[in-house]
Amino acid sequence: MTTPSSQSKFRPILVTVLLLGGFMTFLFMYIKPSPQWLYEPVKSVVCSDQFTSTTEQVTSKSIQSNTTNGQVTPAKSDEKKTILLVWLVPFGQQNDLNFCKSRFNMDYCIITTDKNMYSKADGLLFHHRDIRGDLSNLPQTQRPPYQKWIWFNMESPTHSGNFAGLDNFFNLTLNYHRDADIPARYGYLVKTQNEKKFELPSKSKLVCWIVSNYNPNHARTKYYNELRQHIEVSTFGRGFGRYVSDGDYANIVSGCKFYLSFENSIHKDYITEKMYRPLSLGTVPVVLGTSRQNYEDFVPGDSFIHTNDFKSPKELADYLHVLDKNDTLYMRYLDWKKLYEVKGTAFWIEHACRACEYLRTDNEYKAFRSLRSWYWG
Ligand SMILES: *[C@@H]1O[C@H](CO)[C@@H](O)[C@H](O)[C@H]1NC(C)=O
Ligand SMILES: *[C@@H]1O[C@H](CO)[C@@H](O)[C@H](O)[C@H]1NC(C)=O
Ligand SMILES: CC(=O)N[C@H]1CO[C@H](CO)[C@@H](O)[C@@H]1O
Repeated sequence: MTTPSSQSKFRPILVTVLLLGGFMTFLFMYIKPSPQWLYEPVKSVVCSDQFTSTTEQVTSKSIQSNTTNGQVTPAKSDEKKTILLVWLVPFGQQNDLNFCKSRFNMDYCIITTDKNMYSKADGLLFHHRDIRGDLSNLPQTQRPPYQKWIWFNMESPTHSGNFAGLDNFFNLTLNYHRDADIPARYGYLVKTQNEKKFELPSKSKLVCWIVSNYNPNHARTKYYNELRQHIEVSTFGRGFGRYVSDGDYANIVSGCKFYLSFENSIHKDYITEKMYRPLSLGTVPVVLGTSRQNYEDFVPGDSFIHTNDFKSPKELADYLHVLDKNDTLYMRYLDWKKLYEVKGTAFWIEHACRACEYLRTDNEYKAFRSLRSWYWG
């Protein structure tokens, strides 16, 4: 029986436990935020990214709302801020504008979508698709002399409209290309502090593929159609009438030994979350895209299987069967997980943080005269 006096005896303990719990949650979110991903950026913006922004909002609110633990560095009010105005919100997708501060502690960056900040902004960000081929969607007033206009695009040239007027207009490029002024990745690998143990998630499927944009003319579709004659491929996504929510994605993909990380088009440096997410989930990606060498510019050569390494889809299928039967061989593709961790990037806000950082540290005058030949060749 609980008497009033024993209740009051326990109350301090209860309060301590609650406080500790809150603190641990806070610490966890602060130190190890879950990677955010954008997948199938054009087609499933609404679903996948609502998830992203909700999580981010929760994270940053919890951090901001409680500074009593002294974990958050207070903004130095005398420090000059760098202002980046996102002129057209990418895909209309709202985001947590405090992200740069909460995630990277960049309290000197102000990311805004408020067009009234035009004359104060150090840089303007323009998302290519949202220009909609019409430069009248861009500011029409004289640009402040110091202001840099940034062209932002994460889609490949095949899926980006090339239109007149893009040349002699922007100052900087923010893009997945390594030679962009501000390179923006879909994901990246970072070395872990200490070697860690990797536990293989339980696997119930052999090869999986999730596709929302199924196009019979894509190189990837042709490859898949031949591959499935020789090996069972479990298919998901709107392309197959099986919608996959962001929450289901991890469950499905981690349960597959292999995942078809087939890009929608083949371009240098164009390696998307289609590879990084399976990598992060402990699934071996089978890639179709740029060359093996180019993949190896970003991730270890033994972390993926490249379709180009096989004479035919049948040969690839035979090899996957071999790996399926031999755990030693299969696990070699996951050895790197002891040493590296995969980070996803939050679309579009994380790229905006990078852009802001760039504006802050690089004060050079720059004009980009030939965007069209650089991007579309
Ligand atoms: C699996 O592959 C390894 C390395 O090639 C080999 O030494 C081993 O005998 C194979 N195991 C089986 C069961 O085939
Ligand atoms: C930005 O590029 C435009 C167009 O080329 C140019 O007129 C302008 O002077 C450049 N501004 C800066 C700050 O580099
Ligand atoms: C800004 C804010 O909501 N801060 C809260 C942090 O937590 C303390 C209690 O631990 C509250 O009193 C504050 O209001």
